Amino acid sequence: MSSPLTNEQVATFARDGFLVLPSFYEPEEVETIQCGVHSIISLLIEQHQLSIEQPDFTPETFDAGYQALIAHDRALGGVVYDAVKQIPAFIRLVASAQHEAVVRQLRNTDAPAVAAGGYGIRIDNPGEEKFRAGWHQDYPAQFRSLDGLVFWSSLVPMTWELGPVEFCVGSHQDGLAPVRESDADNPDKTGAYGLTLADEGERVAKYEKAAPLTQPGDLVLVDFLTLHRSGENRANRSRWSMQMRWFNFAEPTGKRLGWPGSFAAGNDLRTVHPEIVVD
Ligand SMILES: O=C(O)CCC(=O)C(=O)O
Repeated sequence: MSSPLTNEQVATFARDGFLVLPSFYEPEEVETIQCGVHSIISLLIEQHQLSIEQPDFTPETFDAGYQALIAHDRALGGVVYDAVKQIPAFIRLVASAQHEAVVRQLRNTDAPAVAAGGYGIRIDNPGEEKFRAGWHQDYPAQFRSLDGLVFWSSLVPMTWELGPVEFCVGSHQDGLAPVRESDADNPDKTGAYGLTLADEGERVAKYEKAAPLTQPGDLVLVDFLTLHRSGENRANRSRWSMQMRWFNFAEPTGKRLGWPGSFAAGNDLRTVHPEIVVD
């Protein structure tokens, strides 16, 4: 476990700012989380006495009933979203020894850290724009340390229709990008969702794009400075994916600031990093 990645994988991550690791997780690790989602949906169907058919759990249909649940009341989707990040098997995965070993190796650190509040399970519903992440780097929305890492993994087989995450290949090498705090085209997007790159058009145009179609159990490792965005879900089911963030206590900027969290911790980008905010 001391060096889980090959030299070639380390070099690819350093060059591209993201790395796909097929079958990184054991099937049981993923299935236990999917099973937890299934049981939360089932509890809500029962609690609200809804006539929604929910088949027994299988990994392929773990979210059956969810589309009908949010069609009945979209607010129940928010209840599911807040609940699923508290599934014990998910928390075990977030803080797993295998993640720690990757952080130690990639960041060459003896001081790895889990980003409090920096983990969750996204549920990107078909046709919804409000929570879709536009082009961004994770650092301004998370802080903790400049060299943080996202462990991103889909709970459903990714397809073009589901809108895979898109990456600007190698963009982390150009450092922190200036941002505006609101999105003029999408005023209902707030907090981290409202952050937009000040020079989005020109900046993003410079890079080759990649949008890996991964399977449950695959891992996509993402540098906190890599530009990426959510795809648009045009399918007829939700896109479920896990985001688990780690950082490095030993990185100088994070250490100087005291490893603060960003929006989720109630901190203001303008207070912590005024130099990257553009009016
Ligand atoms: O899964 C997605 O759509 C985007 C996730 C993302 O932007 C992130 O993890 O920072």
